[in-house]
Amino acid sequence: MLSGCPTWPKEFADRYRAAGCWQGETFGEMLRKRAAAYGDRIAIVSGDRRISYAELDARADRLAAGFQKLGIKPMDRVVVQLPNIPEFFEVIFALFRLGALPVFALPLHRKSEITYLCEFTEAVAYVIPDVEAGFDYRELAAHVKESVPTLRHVIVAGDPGQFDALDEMRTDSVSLPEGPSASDVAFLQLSGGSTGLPKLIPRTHDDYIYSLRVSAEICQLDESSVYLAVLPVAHNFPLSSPGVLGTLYAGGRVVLARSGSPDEAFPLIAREQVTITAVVPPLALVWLDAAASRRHDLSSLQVLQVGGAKFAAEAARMVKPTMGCTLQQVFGMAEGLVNYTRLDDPEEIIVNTQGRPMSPYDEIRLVDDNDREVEPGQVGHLLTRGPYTIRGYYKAEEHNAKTFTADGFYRTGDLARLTPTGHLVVEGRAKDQINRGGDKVAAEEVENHLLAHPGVHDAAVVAMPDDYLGERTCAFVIPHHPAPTAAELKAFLRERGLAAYKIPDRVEFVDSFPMTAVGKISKKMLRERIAQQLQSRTHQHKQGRS
Ligand code: OOB
Repeated sequence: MLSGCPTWPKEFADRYRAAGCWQGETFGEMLRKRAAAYGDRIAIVSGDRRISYAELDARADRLAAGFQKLGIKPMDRVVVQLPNIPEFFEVIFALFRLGALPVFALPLHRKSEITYLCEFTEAVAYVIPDVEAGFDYRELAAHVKESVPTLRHVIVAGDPGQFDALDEMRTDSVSLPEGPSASDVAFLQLSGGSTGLPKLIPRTHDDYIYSLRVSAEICQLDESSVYLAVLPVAHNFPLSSPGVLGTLYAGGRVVLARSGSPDEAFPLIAREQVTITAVVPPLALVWLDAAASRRHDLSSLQVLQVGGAKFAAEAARMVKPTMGCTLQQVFGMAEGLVNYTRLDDPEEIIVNTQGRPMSPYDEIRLVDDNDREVEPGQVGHLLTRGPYTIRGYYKAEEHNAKTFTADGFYRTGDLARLTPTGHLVVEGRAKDQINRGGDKVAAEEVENHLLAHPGVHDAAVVAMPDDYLGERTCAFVIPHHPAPTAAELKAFLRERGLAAYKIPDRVEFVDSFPMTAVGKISKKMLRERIAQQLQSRTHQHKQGRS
């Protein structure tokens, strides 16, 4: 077992096993079984490439052998930053077979995030594409490799440049080690986070495969299902809710898209007869517009999942009439708990709630600031515990003591209420995070980067309302003199290698911050200030036009 990973107490592990949640199967075994059952059936479609279950299984074996030859051992960490390409699956299943651990990075992560991930996990290898969406990942890797001594290999899907080519790595020549056990950690997933440094989430084969099985059941996936992946597959939502892995679990077909643009996604839906796909709310709005104004055959689509951030009821109501399919709201988190509206829920529940926990073994608590349960129907802090919700982050003892209760409940940082039907409605957030249309931005992380600028005395990053993304980021800055400009600060953060979605959308210079009674910066008042400012500006605009 990987050290630094809190796990379930024996009593709970026994319970989840006895209940049949954890069935003792690893990802390596899961793929082997599917290959035996489905052989020549297509598992993955990417452009003109079609990869069968048998082929994926064989390729994962050969790559695992290649990784082993390279010196990658069980429990070694490997940062995987791949877009939606077939190699993603080959690489992760090869690592699963070896018992080495993928550490999932998102395609938009840059030097700051990747260096941290490699350093913190003491990664031995980093897997990248060559050039994707106009960005050369080999240049990023060159920087990262220079500063992380544990990193021995950079492996490139495509033209390797100065590094190792994934394509030349497959080999038949070695026998593989025995493989991990199902209760071992299978991979590390990144938390959306609210702290200065991102936290890592250890998920086991047992717990993750359980979440795939239940998700696939709730979404009624089977061999005839076709899942279109438009969101980056390393994210927990398209990975497992039920996502690409849930689809492979069910023996269905995964179709990979490089972007969520309707120009790419809609023709793919028609060509591949896609039955289910998942988007974040801003993308859902784009799709609703495109579907209303363009002629595309979307008739194969049965379910459109929307999640990652709150989907407004007015937009939710438009999905069925405009797209001709059932909306499913998904409220989940990489730490575990996932809530779904069920496909046969009444329309009012589908439109107005974020669903209910997927498992009967999920435990939910809604509490006040003093951890006392709120009255039924009232808004409270959402706490949860269950067979696929972690008991602690990787190597984060101090943080874990605050983020988990003594009896193992995870403090999600979300504010929610329960309807009389048992459905959750997300009402806000207590954590210091901005949810930028599904992309999570930890305020403290951005503040720390801002504070590194010599012209910044203090910084406070908050959410501001936005019609399209739901929220954007606003950085309030107390400058030193001479004060930097907003453009200079943004350029500074980009140069530090911060992912673009974390660069503040707006910078407001102020002389001081409003304080709470206990002398902390009042982010609530800052949020209200910027919201009001934006509102009066829109108001003036409207008056100006009339
Ligand atoms: C998903 O996972 P993460 O880890 O990127 O973010 C989790 C957080 C939640 O704690 C919540 O604050 C927010 O994202 N969130 C939603 C939401 N879905 C996620 N807030 C309101 N409404 C929703 N429907 O985002 C994620 C993981 C698995 C499945 C779906 C989403």
